[in-house]
Amino acid sequence: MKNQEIAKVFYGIADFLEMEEVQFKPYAYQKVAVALETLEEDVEDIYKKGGRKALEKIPGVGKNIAEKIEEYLKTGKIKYYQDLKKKTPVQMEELTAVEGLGPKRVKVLHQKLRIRTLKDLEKAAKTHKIAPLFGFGVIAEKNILEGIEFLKRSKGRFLLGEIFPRVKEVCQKLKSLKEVGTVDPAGSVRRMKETIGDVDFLVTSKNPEKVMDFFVSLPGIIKIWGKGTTKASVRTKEGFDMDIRVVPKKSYGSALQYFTGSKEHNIATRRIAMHKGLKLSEYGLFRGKRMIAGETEEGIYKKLGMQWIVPEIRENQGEIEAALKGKLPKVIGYGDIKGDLHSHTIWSDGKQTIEQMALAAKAMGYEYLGISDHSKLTIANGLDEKRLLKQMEEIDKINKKIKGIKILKSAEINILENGSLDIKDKVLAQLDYVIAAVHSNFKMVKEEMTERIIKAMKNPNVNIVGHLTGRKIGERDGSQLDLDKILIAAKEYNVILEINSQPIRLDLNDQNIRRAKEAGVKMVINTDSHRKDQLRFIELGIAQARRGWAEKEDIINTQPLEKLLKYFK
Ligand code: DGT
Ligand code: CA
Ligand code: CA
Repeated sequence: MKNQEIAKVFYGIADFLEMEEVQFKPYAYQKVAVALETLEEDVEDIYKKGGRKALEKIPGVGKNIAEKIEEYLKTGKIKYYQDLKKKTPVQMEELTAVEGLGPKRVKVLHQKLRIRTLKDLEKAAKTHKIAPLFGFGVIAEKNILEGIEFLKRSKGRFLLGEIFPRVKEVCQKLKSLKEVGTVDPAGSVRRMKETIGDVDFLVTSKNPEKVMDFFVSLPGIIKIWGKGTTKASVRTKEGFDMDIRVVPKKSYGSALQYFTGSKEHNIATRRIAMHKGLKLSEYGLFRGKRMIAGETEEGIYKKLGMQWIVPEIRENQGEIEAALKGKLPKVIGYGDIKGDLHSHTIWSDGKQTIEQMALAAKAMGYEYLGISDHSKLTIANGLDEKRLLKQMEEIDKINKKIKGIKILKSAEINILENGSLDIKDKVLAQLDYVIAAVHSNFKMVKEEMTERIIKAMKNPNVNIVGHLTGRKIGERDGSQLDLDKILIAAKEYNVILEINSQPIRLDLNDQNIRRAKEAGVKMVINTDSHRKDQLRFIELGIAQARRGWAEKEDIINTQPLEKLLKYFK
């Protein structure tokens, strides 16, 4: 399907026309690009069936643009676009990706300094050729350099877990402002994606300018990319960017829906609106000129004939179809977890005692906490059989001493290269449950790694496999595995797969969670806490479970203690 390709060309044309300061036309091309992105039918099919006349039925497409679509379908390019690019030979997409650089500034940079590529731009900024240009200055030049740095740095993505505490803090602060009505983080943060590009806040306010002033002067803001009357964009000292928009109350739901994304989800929902003869935008849901929904997201989805969809699954991965049929999953709630089954103490590489960890878990309202220190792993001060037995006695003592929470005896046992475990079965059998995990030789061929893990799963003492793939986001890829085989084995040997909530792990990831759920494999959401404050990471694991469409029943630690223990029989 060529729809997206052609849309991209039209966005490109719009940029070049904007650069030439042509009136109205850029907007016309953008509009058609949006229409093409949303179009359900293959534009090529439309053309084959009805020729140019049929193309003209696409919203915004007139004779002129229809000809261009035809040209693209026939030749794979559009001469008009080629000519525009020849006239001003700049890498438009590359350059406008730099924060604060639009087509008009690109034009000046090209005319005055012959800048065509990102490389040219960086060189010019570093040699201070940009600052003297009219309309730029020292600050703009510095911004450009920082913008380039940001693009280079890990493509500018951050771990959700790094960003999330800051997002909550900013939300709190904004809420405390009397000028602010509603506040929500939108974008990938609201969808709880494992990594975040930038943070997008939406607010309602009767005094937007006050909110802008407040936002750009929050502590820890090191740079203001832009500040208008209802929009602002800043950089935090941690290195990520935050955008804020004030929107009218009557459009809040549609703005939230739009800016939550994902883009793919939005394209699909707009398509549904069009099908119903409606138009959906960030301003509202319209029939002709009349707004029929927009204040709440629920109202919009309802008018589209859909159930409201939790943000975490808005990725156009089947949620639209399910919502139309009223068949969305009832995903696990953030308050559904009754205990954590993976935590470390000073017995291995944790920072707190068993008792301190238990009290912290109790304070979170948990019914149980599993202590699962490392086995013989040398770097982590791991336990051998003797110390593990001693720890079990200690847990018995503490269970007698503290009330209101049950401490469970476990351990995180290494799966050795040949699939055997590094603690004797006779000792493992005395634990309430056993977590087995790989901590060495991550790079094995797929078949061998799969066999290695399945061999461990076959051990009747093993109940849970911890952080299955071993990936560390932004650091190392997960091991090569045949997940289908692992899922079959998990069912056969009654093994539960862990969703590890450490910000850098989130392993299983959302996609694998969904596959496990579909295979009917049970999971457990654990934090793998090495300090008591890490128990809070549970939220990140729950979020990934939700992104993987998991329901309460799929996750064993949503169950009260008695029921939980039945899984370990
Ligand atoms: P990020 O920041 O890379 O982690 O991901 P998002 O999803 O937060 O993306 P962002 O910040 O670029 O934009 C926020 C939302 O705005 C996005 O999820 C959907 C919406 N949006 C942005 N650009 C477009 C677009 O070109 N088309 C459509 N349909 N929606 C867009
Ligand atoms: Ca974002
Ligand atoms: Ca953004």
